[in-house]
Amino acid sequence: MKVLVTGGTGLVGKALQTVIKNQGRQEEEWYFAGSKDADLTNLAATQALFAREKPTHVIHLAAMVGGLFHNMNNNLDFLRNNLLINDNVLQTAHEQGCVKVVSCLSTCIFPDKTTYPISETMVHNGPPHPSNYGYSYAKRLIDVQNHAYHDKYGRMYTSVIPCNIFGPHDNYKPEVSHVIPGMINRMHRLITENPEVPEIEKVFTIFGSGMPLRQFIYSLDLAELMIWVLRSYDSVEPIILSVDECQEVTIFEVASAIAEAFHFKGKLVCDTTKADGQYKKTASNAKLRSHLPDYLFTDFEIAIKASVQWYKDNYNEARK
Ligand code: NAP
Ligand code: GFB
Repeated sequence: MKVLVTGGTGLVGKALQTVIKNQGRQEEEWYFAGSKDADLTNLAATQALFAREKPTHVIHLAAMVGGLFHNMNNNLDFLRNNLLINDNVLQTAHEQGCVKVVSCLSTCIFPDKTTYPISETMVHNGPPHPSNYGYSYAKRLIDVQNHAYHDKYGRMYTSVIPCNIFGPHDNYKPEVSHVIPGMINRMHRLITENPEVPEIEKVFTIFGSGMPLRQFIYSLDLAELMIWVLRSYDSVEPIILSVDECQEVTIFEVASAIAEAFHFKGKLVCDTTKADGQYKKTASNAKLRSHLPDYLFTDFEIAIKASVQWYKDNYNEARK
């Protein structure tokens, strides 16, 4: 099996690299491509990458990715870039005879008006939240494309639907980041700058009300589950890869866990002038549990502590 991972140099790609290295399976060859290997919005570059690597299998992670605020301001770019990347990768994978492609959707693409918990059958049941419609429609089309390649050519092209992901090698750039790397970057800066100010007097700002609810999966857990999907899940239908519904936390609880990991002694306050985005997107992992009933997710607080420690230890090369 020769596996090409597109988007192999980001948060999820690096987690896959770590897990694959630890598993050390001789019968598999893996290549982790970043945008330096090929700008996948360009068809010729995509074809050259596939011709060079000759993959039999693809994990397709490459995408324009960002948090709430980045999506809100760039829906057109999220739509166009991801449509281009996805069409180039799926068509080229087909032309190169790749037997399986596992692509990535997200629990944020489900209908804004929905019943809970959300399940895989609900992807196309109504418009997504207005904050990220560009990204959402591009991602939803992957599911349509997968069915079209299966209907016409019998291709096993499928997709996973992760909840919010965090971990080492995240994207900490404030203007584009998701909530956890965004908070880690801002809290680290608050603690390390102005050392003359007693930490107990410092105030950390949580954007929004702190009330929205999220499920968070540690990137290393997601990587293990995606590798299982590549090797053992043979259905075109998407599968949600998320922690349990009961593991949902509020944004305020996230900030508290990050403050705990930093031993932050100051105050946490909410800036309600900033958007909350989706209030909740509670997803059911019942389908995953039907396959892997005993899978153990890493404890959230432990994963947050490990992510904060990674950021401190790798501050210089972190994307910030
Ligand atoms: P990330 O850290 O931003 O990494 C994105 C990857 O895509 C990088 O390897 C990047 O390459 C590559 N890439 C971006 N634009 C490209 C282009 N035009 N051509 C070639 N490569 C390009 O993102 P991530 O969080 O790992 O996301 C991986 C997948 O998970 C994405 O499909 C995303 O939609 C999905 N997802 C993420 C989350 C989350 O919370 N992070 C949640 C649900 C689903 P460079 O490193 O060279 O820029
Ligand atoms: O991870 P996030 O940016 O995206 O989380 P979503 C946004 C929530 O965290 C909002 C609050 O309620 C924000 O008000 N928040 C608090 C912060 N402090 C911060 C901060 O420093 N940075 C950020 N970014 N938020 C995204 C989708 O939704 O989910 C994307 O827009 C993607 O398309 C991603 O799929 C997984 O979870 O709201």
